[in-house]
Amino acid sequence: MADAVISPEAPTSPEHVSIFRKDYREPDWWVPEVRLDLALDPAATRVRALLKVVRNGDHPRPLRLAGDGLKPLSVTVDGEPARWTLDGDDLVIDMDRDRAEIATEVEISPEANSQLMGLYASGGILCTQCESEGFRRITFHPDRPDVLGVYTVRMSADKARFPILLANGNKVAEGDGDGGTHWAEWHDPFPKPSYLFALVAGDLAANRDRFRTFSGREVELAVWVREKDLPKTDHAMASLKAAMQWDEEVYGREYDLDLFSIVAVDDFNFGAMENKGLNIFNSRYVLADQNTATDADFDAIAGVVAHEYFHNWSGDRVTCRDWFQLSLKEGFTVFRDQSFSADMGSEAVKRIDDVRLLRAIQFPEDAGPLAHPIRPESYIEITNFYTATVYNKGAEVIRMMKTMLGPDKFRAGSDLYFKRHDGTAATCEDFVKAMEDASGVDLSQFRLWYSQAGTPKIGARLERDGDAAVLKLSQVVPDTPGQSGKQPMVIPLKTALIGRDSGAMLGEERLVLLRDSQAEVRFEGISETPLLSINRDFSAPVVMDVTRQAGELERLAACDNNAFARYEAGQELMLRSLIAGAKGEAIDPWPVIDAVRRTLTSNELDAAFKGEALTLPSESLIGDRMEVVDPDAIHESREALRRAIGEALAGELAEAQAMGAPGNDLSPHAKGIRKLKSVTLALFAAGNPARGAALAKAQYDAADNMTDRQGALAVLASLDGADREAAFADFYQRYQGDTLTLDKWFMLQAIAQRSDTVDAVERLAGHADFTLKNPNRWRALVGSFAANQWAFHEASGRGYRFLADRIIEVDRLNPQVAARQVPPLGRWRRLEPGRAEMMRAELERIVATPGLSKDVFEQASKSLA
Ligand code: B3K
Ligand code: ZN
Repeated sequence: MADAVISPEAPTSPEHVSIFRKDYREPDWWVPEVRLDLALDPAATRVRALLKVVRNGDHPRPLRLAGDGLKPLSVTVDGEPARWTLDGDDLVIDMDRDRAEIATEVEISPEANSQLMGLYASGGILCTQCESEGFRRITFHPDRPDVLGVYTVRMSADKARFPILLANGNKVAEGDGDGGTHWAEWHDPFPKPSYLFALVAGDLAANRDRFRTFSGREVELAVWVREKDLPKTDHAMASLKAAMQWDEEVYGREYDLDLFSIVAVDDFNFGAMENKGLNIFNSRYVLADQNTATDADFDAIAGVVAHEYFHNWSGDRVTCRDWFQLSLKEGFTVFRDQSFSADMGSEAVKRIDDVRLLRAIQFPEDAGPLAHPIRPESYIEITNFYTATVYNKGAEVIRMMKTMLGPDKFRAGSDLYFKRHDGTAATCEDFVKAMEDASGVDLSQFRLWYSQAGTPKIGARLERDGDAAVLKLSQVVPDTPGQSGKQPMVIPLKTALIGRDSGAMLGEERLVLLRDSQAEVRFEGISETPLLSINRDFSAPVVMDVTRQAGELERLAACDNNAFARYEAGQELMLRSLIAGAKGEAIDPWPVIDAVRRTLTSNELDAAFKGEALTLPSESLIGDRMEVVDPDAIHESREALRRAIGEALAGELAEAQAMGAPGNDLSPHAKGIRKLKSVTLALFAAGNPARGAALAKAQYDAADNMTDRQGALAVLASLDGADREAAFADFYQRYQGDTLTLDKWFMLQAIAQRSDTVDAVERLAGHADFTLKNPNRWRALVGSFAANQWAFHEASGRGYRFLADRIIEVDRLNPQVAARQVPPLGRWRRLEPGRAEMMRAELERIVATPGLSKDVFEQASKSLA
């Protein structure tokens, strides 16, 4: 019989060690079967685990099981007390055999779990979040994605408080226990990594439906929420069914269990989680009705429901070998959800939205101290790498492969990938290889997109040569932390020439593959002065620097037949004017005003596109295009242009604002009209604030839907006067008891373009409805404020201090959430020296904070390096 070894206490200070991709090694032990038995209780939950373990190869190493804050109450090997020790948080068990059953028992407290990782309580519901490394907060396990096992889960709980008990897979047994308890046993036949484990217990009601798969299997669907929220679940259910259908038709993927459930909880660190057969969602991506959710909220719900559902194949059936491969499942799945949303609505508008997000978040990330390739080389805390680079640039990389291969070969590649790797943990390389093998296209150089960080900068100039046109291209991939002297990448540029006079395409669209630092491409038989339409559909995630002729952008904004390129031309026209204004140059606003008028009054463009095209580039986007960011000058330049447009086009804007669509009409057409209504309201108010406020208040009062109401309140938020105060007071009264909608009240005040916004957010941080414990509320106030360039960079530095104080405060409760707000401070090098110094000082204060989490430590210290 082995002796138990008394364990030392787990270390209390974080160890900030880096983990490297190059160090990957197969696990020493496999765990093909896991049986869990949980006696659920919010204060103290007993977790008994039985792991079947099998030695991987011939080695003498002990069995090392990861834990996080766990104390073993008992550990046995094949029923006998084990020889074990704790190494930090890890349980290390001496093993004298090659296969065994390991039983452990621990006690955890869900209600004390403020990190919202592992098993935690949210509004009386017990739920789990295990990706990336939360399973080790529930029980000891290798907890790495390449260790796949079949799970059987038995749980018991008080029947009155927790009448519904859910876990992955199918329910195989249930019954009543002693003392008012009941129990259920669930079995998931698909081997899965521990990060996909899930369990939910609570007083929940279901919106139920069914779906018949293409092979004729009936799947039961359920969206679980609190009873009072049931009326807000129809959109999520409809989105789920649409996503299931779409994945069958477009990717040939069929659902594989008899049951698929979605559960909504209010406290959640991010959007949602793709646990096998039991997706757990942040309630903001489930609950919607016309009175409380905007059209953008409805679209986000459809996108996230689809994203998590698509993970069933791209993530669950084929998972990641290690966390460096995260983009394998996330980049591909984002691409899949983007394509789904495009197919459900307008492809052009979806592309515009996706590119706006990429430019707003990923481009700055790629240009800053936290830049990393979509497949990172190292991390301290993997949670910090759930980034726009891994997700959104990752999706762009998949999209480029599809563009280069064409749809049929791309589909053949994805079929091969799923077939080859089903039931395994794969790598990004496996994905590219499958694409290559199925298509015959050599992707050797393309692989640089996985290893090189930084946004390539592409120069383009079109020259005439007799009746030919010559496109001269260049590329530079900028240095990023730890990476310099990069190799040229493959840049797929959809390109067309447009006749300046006719406005028609001169020949076909071509896919130009730029592979070198410099290249020339000839277009023959050009009889008319050509205009350059390049990177159409944003075919490559790059910064274009195009040498333009006078009047070229105006013309392209009016006649380019690629909707995205047309939008781009208009935005570029605005940007050039805004940058010049911010530099203090005298600008002539009329080219922009004329372009806006043409767009607004066009009979061929739809309202949704107009709404996008009339939205001026954001202040941070203007800043990204300048050598040094001067937030005041940028703000003034943008406001001046908005004012000029508002004054010159008051009549046309008021006419578009007067349009409307019934709140219960969620068609793309109705959504477009509502979008344009609020965009034109904002421009009108810029030209005439007094009349604008009255019009906004009227829109607010008359609204039969949240899109119009929020759009009006967003305009009022930046104005002065009684209408503003009245509308905010009314909004608070109406929605005080509705958590998700009250988030909007915080958010709208935090994004207000006002000189006193920093005072407002300081006040709101002390408001009775503000809490650091709810990630949505935190993001609504603190996250929105940090993204409000003008207010956050208020010259006194109070905005920086506010953010740093909140980060330090929330880090004690929830490091993941805290770390995500460090990047706005990390952009200090881009600011003028006075602000840069104050930002740097706040980062130093954060790093010097005793007991800092490794999450925040990594982000803040890398931002200073
Ligand atoms: N896979 C999860 C994200 C988990 C984040 C962990 N820090 C949701 C998603 O991307 O679908
Ligand atoms: Zn995902």
